[in-house]
Amino acid sequence: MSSAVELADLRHATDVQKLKERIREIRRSILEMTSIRGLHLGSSLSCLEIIATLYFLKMRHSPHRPRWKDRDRFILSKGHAAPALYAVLAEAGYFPKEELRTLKSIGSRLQGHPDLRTPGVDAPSGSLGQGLSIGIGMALAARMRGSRSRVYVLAGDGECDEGQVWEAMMTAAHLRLGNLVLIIDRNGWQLDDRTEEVKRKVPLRGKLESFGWVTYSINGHDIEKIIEVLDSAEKSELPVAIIAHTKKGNGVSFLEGTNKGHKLKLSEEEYLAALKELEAKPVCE
Ligand SMILES: Cc1ncc(C[n+]2csc(CCOP(=O)(O)OP(=O)(O)O)c2C)c(N)n1
Repeated sequence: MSSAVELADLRHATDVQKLKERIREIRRSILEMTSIRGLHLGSSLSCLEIIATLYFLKMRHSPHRPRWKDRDRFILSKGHAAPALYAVLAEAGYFPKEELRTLKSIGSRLQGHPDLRTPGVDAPSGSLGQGLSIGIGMALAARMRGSRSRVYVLAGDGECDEGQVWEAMMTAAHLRLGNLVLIIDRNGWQLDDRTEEVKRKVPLRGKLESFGWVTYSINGHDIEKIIEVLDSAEKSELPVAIIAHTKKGNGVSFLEGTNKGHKLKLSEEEYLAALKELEAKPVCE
């Protein structure tokens, strides 16, 4: 191995370790926010590593210039996971972390679903099924003006019940939008039940591939793996879909892999138990 490669590997390892430490801080913020005002804790924790990896290791963006024209865009199509996005944006410096405590209060810039008034939010969302269509518009606009800007859309697996998602999938493949990445948070749950019980998605990967998407299936909590597929996506001339297998409530043992935390205000006791667990876990996990 050449020393240049060794150096690159070392830098990468440091970056990943730093990110893991940041994710611990962000998880703490999410727990605190949702203990003040109940809001989709489980849904936020399942996609935290994905959003954090995008903002800290992948996307070209600037908290000092949130509307920089050539920035990469992120659309949280499963807008109810707003606490995860807000906590990442605050950690990145888009607004003060203290503001997180105002979540869902009257007059706050941090409402229950993402809104363009919030610094760093690229698209309003909350009505499920619309994010990919918005992302297609942004990716197409970037291509037309010769910009390097890339677009990342995060959708829920239950969200894929919406017909608009499949129409958009066809459109993106037809337009060969190589600057567009769709990440599906495949936590297996939605509001009412298990995703496969409500409306079967399997074989999700086969469906996407047959539509013309380059498709990957990964563990959505494995940061190295997330980086690896996002790196590959940058070389694609076709839209890329990442099916990220995750656990709802990841990191909080009494919620993990269940739907208990879909929309939850933690009690004082639960909040303290979750915090204790967080402190006890080594960052390298
Ligand atoms: C069009 C629309 N219908 C219904 C809802 C209500 N709703 C909020 S969250 C949710 C479940 C979404 O499940 P999924 O996309 O799998 O997300 P996750 O399990 O990660 O929370 C639903 C149906 C909504 N926000 N938008």
